[in-house]
Amino acid sequence: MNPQALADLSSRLPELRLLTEPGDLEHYGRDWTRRWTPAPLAIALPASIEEVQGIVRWANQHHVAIVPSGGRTGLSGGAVAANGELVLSLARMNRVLGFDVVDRTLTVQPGISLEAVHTVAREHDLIYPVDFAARGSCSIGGNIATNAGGIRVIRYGNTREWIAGLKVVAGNGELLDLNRGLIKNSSGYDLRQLMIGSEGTLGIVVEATLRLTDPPPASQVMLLALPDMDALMQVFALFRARLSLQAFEFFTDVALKHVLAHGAQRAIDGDYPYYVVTEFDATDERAQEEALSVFEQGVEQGCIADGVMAQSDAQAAALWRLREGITESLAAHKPYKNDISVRIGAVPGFLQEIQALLTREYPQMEVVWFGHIGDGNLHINVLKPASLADAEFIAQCEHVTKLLAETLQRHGGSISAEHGIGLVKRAYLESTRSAAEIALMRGVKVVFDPNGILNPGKLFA
Ligand code: 2HG
Ligand code: ZN
Repeated sequence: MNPQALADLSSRLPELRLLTEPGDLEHYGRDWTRRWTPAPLAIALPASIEEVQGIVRWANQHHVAIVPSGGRTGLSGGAVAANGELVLSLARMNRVLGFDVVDRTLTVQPGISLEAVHTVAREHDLIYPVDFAARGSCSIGGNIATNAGGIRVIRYGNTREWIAGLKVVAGNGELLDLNRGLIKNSSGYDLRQLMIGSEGTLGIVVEATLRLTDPPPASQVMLLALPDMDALMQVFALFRARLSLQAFEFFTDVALKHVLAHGAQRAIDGDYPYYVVTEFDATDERAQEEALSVFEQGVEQGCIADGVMAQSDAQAAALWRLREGITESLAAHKPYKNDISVRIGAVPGFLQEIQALLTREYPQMEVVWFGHIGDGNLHINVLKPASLADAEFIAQCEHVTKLLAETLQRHGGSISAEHGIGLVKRAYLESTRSAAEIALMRGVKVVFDPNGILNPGKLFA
């Protein structure tokens, strides 16, 4: 890179905020993966679409790579800058631009947090239904870049269901206005959907129009204790058939141990291997009775060992904390993470197979299972033993992930359910996508980003 490049950027965009202090490079150069040493060239914090376009045009001329950056809560290294890239942080572009009561849409800048979107939607008596534990720190731009899922997918689907329009700066600096809030638009390729989940490799989201919807009916939260793994999908089938589910999440006794050690409150006495937190519509007494009757049926069938129903909002929040607090409670153990999915119908057979695989391959390590089992999405966190060096630990986990990827391939699953491929999983992309698909994806990348300046090395090597 031309050493004058940064000076040229400042002279082209005199108002642009640029950071180059070591502390800033470190802060903005990494995400929650913590595996790579941050080494960006500088951090740019544009305040307008024009500034984003100016940065992208400059990067093309100077052959500088750009890492688009939101809340950096990602778990796949998608926002890591470890190779002299310019981090383009959208943190200053975090405003609400408009609400349309007829369209029921909210137009926002990409740096706004998910939680702030929830709050604004509620002010209009509506909701933005995508939700997950990182809501306070993640940004909508990052949610769109990874097609984020979370804890309400079973009812509402992933982020891509809720994006009515996107403004995107493509790799050549051109501004694209995609779909413009239309419900019906049968006019060829849907480039908006192509952008969603593209992990910053095709364009930089500079504005998003989000669909909002009615708040869900009153609900109940239950925590269930299960006697064995087979019971998980039996209970799911039972609850799904008779209740209207808003969420169905699971975790193991190992996850519970960590989350309790991290300050959560125990809700069921006794030790059970599996737990489910489920939330379902319960608008009146009849619905509550139905829920209790389903619970009793599960107990009679032997697939539920114990359970509690939240009696207040505070108790519901406490039950949710047992599930939502898991990631944070494991962070100090430097976990190696898998985020995998199979069709819901394929879950039981797949679970049996990978349980055998992980028990065999990780005899010395603590393996934590949890996730969105009602969507066929499992999170596996392998905890690093203190005695093992980081590199050795990752090498061992990579070996097992290769075996896991083969198993996933046989079951028609995905190596990344909701966290993206980033740097972490790019070696396993072939287990989920065919060679023909990957060739097309590379072709698409070249069309949107001819000089390869947008998040190079992410998704593909
Ligand atoms: C969750 O479901 C997140 O809590 C994080 O997707 C998963 O930490 C993980 O592995
Ligand atoms: Zn998740």
